[in-house]
Amino acid sequence: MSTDTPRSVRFPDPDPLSMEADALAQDARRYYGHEWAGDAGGGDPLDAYRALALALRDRLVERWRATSAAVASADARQAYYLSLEFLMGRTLNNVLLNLGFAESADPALRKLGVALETLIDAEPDAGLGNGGLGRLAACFLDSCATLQLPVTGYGIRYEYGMFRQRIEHARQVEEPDHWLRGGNPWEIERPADTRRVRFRGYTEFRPDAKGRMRAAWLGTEDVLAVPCDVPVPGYRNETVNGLRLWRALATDEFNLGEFNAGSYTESVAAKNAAENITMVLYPNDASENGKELRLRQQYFLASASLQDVVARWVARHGSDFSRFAEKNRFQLNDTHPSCAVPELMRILMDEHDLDWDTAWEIVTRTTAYTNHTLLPEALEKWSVRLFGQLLPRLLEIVYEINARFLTEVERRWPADHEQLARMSLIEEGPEPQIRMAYLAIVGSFSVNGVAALHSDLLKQGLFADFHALWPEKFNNKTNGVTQRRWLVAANPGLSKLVTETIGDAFATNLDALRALRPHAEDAGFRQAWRRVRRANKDRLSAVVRQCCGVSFDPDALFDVQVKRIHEYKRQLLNILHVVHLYLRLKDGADRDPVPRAVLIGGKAAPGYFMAKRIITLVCKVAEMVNGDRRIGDRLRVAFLPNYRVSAMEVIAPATDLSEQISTAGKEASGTGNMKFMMNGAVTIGTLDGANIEIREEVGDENFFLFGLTATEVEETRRHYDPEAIIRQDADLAAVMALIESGFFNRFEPGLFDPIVQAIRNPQDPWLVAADFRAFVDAQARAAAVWRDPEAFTRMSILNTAASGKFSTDRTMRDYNADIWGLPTVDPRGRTRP
Ligand code: 26Q
Repeated sequence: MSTDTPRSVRFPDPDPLSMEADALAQDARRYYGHEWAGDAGGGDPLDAYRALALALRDRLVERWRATSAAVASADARQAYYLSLEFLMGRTLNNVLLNLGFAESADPALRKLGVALETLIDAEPDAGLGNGGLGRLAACFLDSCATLQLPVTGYGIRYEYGMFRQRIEHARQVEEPDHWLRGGNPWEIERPADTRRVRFRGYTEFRPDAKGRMRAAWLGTEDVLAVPCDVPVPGYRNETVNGLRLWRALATDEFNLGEFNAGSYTESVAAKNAAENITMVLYPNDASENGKELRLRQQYFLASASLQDVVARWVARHGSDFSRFAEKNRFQLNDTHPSCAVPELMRILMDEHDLDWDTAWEIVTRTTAYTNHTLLPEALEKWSVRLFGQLLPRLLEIVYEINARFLTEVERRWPADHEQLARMSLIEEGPEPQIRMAYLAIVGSFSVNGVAALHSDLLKQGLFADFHALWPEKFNNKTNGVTQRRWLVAANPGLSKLVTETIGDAFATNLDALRALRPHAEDAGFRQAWRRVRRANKDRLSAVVRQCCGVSFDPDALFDVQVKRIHEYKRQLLNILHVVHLYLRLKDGADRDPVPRAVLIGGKAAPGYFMAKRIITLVCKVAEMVNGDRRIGDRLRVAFLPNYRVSAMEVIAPATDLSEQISTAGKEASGTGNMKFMMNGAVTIGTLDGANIEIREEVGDENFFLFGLTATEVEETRRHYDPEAIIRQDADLAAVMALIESGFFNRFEPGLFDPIVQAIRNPQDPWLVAADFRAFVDAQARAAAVWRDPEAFTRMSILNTAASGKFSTDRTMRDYNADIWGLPTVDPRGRTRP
């Protein structure tokens, strides 16, 4: 062996790849032929999809490197979006669109005998999230790349994503989602950037060379974090940002130690415990309390990501942290990554010698926190005992943060012990708990809610004490969705019509849709609009037939509610209305009814009893209604199994009526509401979350509003008497009577008792009975407008036209203007502050 081996070996950079569609198709062909899977000859579309993905990835990588180089050479401030969830869905079509192959890819592939659509449908969803919060993170990444903001996502590469939902005997059955089985052609593993995350052990304090006490975290159980990078392309702008997902890997010495102790097999088996950290996404979209593995995931993400950023800083600037705060921003997606606050303190103090005050200054100048919930029971708490066992060094830091914080509270409210107890990061009691939201607020310079009402309610309610102390920290950032995925890609028919009418600017400037307004008065345009929507409804009908065995008449009013199943979202109210319509049809009360197709979809957390029972009720009502020959196709009901990102891409463009009917004051924002609106659905909704802003934008006359306001909800709770409401409302009484008669559960007596009891309970927090009458009336108004196709079409067009505000491009500009302050970086040159 030669002793003068060079320390590094490099090939020169490859020549740029052609951006011609034919060249892309040829590269896909080559990948297909050379990959072992490709010549299996089975014709599995998955193999062809992978080949095309790899050909595209090469083109993404070129731009990714150029973008990183441009950001580095501009020495630009960067933001890091820390999130336990990135609900990316499928990637292929999005990459084709953003790289400019939208029109050309299919014809080029067809010359080789391959239909693009087949490849698109072969891709599994990357279901690395529960719902709104996870999908929001994915939309943010798309917009940041499109706006050329230097933002990197940090998350977890779960081996198993959100469970797959099957319906069996009207019940939800969960199946593991091994989405990586066929490999993930988009990701690039980077073992060179592996980080070490420590758990358990104990701390010792020793004086360092300068005589200062330093903490040492010893006897730890370590896990390696290996990054898998996923490219995130901007829309036709040469920018490619990154999403770095961490995978847990057992350390070698961990095994070696056990091996030397003579238990080889046990040591290899112990690898599992370490690698379990990134095995599965928690499918609970409200905090699942106290699970140690979940806390491990949260710390694993926070620690690996912060170490990554700091290591890159040190590689460039050495131990000089004086400009670290100027150059970095960390956005916490809810409290899930809030270990980042004490972890950054630990890294700066214990690993880089900074003193407390300097480190704290850095943390509180770089960290910002987004809250996504108003439900007090969903605020994350961790038992001090568990936290201290798993992360002993972090607990010490949390205690110190709290001590210093309480001193500040004491200064503001002298000798007020109740105030101190209320605001303390530690909730005292038999089992003391760390209040993660308070930790996040104290450690952040910005705290934001996700819709105007939500941000106001946070200031008045949940975080009122903190708002009184630091009013300047609090702000609102109304959510959005990316129109590239949710309009341009999901609804090509409508996009084409819009482009022919007002041009294609809306792809990067959603406000441009405003120009559609005058066309709502053009009968020819309305007809074209209906034709497009009709084709979309045909497409959804085919899916519903295939997945539910229910036939929807494409001319019916498509009335859709898809979202996680939750009592506060009130799928129950929706189904009560369906039962009401059914009764009217049976009674012949409706001589000329508007034909309706009601679609409900969504997953219930596996341990959420009521949510699962509501799914069963929906399925049973669907069974009886659809099976009743007298009803015909005047009313059809279907529960769509396994609702997910790729399902919404078919659903939103085909929906006429968007159900956004949460109890006012409970839905932080909602984002499905925006996807529907953009695609021309009209909303039936309460004054909750972003519905309020949707109505403001589109006008009251184009929105079916109903129900109690958030203030009225609080008022009503004090004297709520659902029995009286049911007694006084013959329609509601009839609906309850039919359910209580066992009509929907003939062979399973008592099945729906818990649901009936919940509705009749004066303590029902969701006030289902209180809003029934208003909901039914609003539904009747919607039906009345539907009867006049021109009027409904006008509303539909005006909804799309008014949806400009709900682009995540706007949301990201707002974050950047008020929180991040990043320059835009164009890899083709120019950096603008
Ligand atoms: C926490 C701890 C332990 C286990 C699970 C969790 C957990 C996981 C996911 C808690 C909450 C979530 C997800 C919350 C969520 O999706 N919230 C929604 O966020 C959207 C984006 O801001 C809003 O539009 C919705 O209103 C809000 O419900």
